[in-house]
Amino acid sequence: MINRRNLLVGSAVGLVAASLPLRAQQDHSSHQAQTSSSHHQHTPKKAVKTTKNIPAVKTEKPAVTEQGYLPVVTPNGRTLPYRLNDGVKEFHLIAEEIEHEFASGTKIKAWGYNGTTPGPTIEAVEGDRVRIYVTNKLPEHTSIHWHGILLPWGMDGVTGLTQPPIKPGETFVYEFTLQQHGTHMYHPHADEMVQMAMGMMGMFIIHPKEPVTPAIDRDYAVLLHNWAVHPGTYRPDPSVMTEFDLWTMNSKVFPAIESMVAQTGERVRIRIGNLSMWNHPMHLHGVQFEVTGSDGGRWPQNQWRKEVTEIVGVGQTRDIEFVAVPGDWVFHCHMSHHTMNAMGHGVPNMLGVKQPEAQLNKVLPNYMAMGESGMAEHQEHTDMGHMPGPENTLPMMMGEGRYGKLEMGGMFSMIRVRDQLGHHADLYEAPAGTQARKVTQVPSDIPI
Ligand SMILES: [Cu+2]
Repeated sequence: MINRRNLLVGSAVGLVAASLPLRAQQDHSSHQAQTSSSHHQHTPKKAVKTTKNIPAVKTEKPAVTEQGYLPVVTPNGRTLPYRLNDGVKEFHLIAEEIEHEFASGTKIKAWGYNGTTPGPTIEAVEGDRVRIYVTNKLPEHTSIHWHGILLPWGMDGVTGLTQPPIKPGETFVYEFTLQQHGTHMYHPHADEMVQMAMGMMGMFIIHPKEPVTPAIDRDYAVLLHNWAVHPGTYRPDPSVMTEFDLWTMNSKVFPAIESMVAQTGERVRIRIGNLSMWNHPMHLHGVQFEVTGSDGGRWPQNQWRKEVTEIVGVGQTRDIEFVAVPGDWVFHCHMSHHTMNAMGHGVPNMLGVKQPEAQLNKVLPNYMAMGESGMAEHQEHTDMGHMPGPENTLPMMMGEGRYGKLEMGGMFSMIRVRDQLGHHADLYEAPAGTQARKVTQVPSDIPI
């Protein structure tokens, strides 16, 4: 398999040919991609303005609905609208091929629902009756399984077992009454390996009938996924079992993942679902959050746990809650390979290996030394400060803050908290005297 690192490092073990297209890319097309990706083109209207291509979701809270619940906000996504028909909430999902952008500069052909991956978030209330039409515009059959939702067996969406496949061009209807509340998901149960690898999935949030205490001020929904989009290609490779290239929140990579916002003191909930093929230890800076719920609904308070990292296993959901404190606090998977783009495995380790580029270039004219003192050095190789790759391939590390490059990608986002929302136009600035700083001398009597 071609990935960025074995493409690059392969040249170190004599695959000169492999390094040729790399330099060509660096000089021409990918240089263009670099330039365009330095401007985020899809910042939503009225978003918190940021200077360095890190978009934030809107600061306005959605209004509490007539049914008395605070709607969730799906960063980079939306909630699916419905119509009320004789007391039944009617939804329509359309399974189809879409063009999807992970971040500016990388577009692929994916499969999703209603134009996006993940599909729009479905929201309803415990006790609601829902009727969900599913139209298949894919080139192969599909079905939808309502993951974690209690329903009649025949509505479970397992192709071949509980229903015939929904053939291309057909529409099926699912109908059931919601008997529970919690953070749930939906995904195909037909040719799952391909259809989920292509991006078909969504969140299904069921709000409790009665408002919860303590009340939630901001409710976010984030669906984790992984993709095998080999550098230079345009379609996910569904046969990959372990060597994924891209790690996403709501099918976006940092810095294109919209930050979540809150005002100091607000109670924030993040509902995390995982339909990827790896478990993800999701880590939040700045607070000890409480793990308060899952597919099983909001847990009784005596079951809550204080954590700073919570593993969200494959097929699981977890709700975390915390009271917001000011800052731009990062929220990311703690598997460090999951906060990079176009990662590969089985890569020779060049850390600490002297690679005199001038001398090596006499025998390997296109060899680019890398990895000798870590990967961060490669931010110096390009204008944008990140390692280029083949066309349609994101740099391994991206994003820039007030003090420089973040050297991140993949499953990495931020919770951006301010005392007064709407009165800031940039990344957070530490109040005087509260920031790490450079010194020229260390007192000599500190024991070491
Ligand atoms: Cu992870």
